[in-house]
Amino acid sequence: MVVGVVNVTPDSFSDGGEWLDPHDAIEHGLQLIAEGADIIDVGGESTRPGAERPEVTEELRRVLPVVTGLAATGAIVSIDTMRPRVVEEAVAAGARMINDVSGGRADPGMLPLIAELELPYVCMHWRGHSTDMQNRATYTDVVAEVIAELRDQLTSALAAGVATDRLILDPGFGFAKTGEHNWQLLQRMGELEVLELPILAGVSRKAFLGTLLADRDGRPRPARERDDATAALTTLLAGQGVWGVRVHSVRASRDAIAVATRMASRD
Ligand code: PMM
Repeated sequence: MVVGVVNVTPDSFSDGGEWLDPHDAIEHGLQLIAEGADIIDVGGESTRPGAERPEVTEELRRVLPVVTGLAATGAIVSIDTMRPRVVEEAVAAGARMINDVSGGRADPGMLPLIAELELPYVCMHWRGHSTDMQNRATYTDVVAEVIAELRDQLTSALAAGVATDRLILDPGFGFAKTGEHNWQLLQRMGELEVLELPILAGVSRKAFLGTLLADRDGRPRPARERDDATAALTTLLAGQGVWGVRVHSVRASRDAIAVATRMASRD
């Protein structure tokens, strides 16, 4: 699956401010669908390291017109939020999936609501809000610890009544993780199979790719110039059986999946 990103925020790291006008955001979402996105993920809170949280009313003001407009076209819309109130209103406006980067940890009201809604729920590995999450990027074995912590989050979701077949897990690249941690997770992605659930990977344009592709003076490659590297990772992730990728540039990842799928079929 290709999940296309529409950030309705002034401060997201790669497209902040670009889709603040609801009309532009809807057009952009439709463009991503035309390029082959299966799902459009609409978010109104930037989670980049150090970001301040918007008020809930501001988050609602940003996302609701976009969810409404996209859902009205028949698009499958996912709402990227940590707040139950935003989930409730976005679902009323037509959202059909919930992407919670806190995996139920930011707000105790989230998991019971998800159980009640019976919609697909992306439960991401999370250690704390973006304001100080990079202080929590300490692991002895990042893969083992992410698996153990995701398992705890999963246990909480199931205890709240969320059905197993609604759950998608995400290791949370860049969330309380350094570049090295992200690479280790990518190299050992197969180990997440022990959790026996579909895996979504959100690596698109992230800082560790900027560092990898830094110029000779050590300046990181700008975020918008990281889409080729993102597509390269999509090829590798698709080859490893990951369920979906969350990306800003859809066409390249759609093509990468076509290549990986053809390579995997032995006829
Ligand atoms: N990354 C961002 C935002 N939401 N959701 C999921 N499930 N996984 C991610 O890795 C993820 C996410 C980072 O911000 P962006 O929207 O600017 O890419």
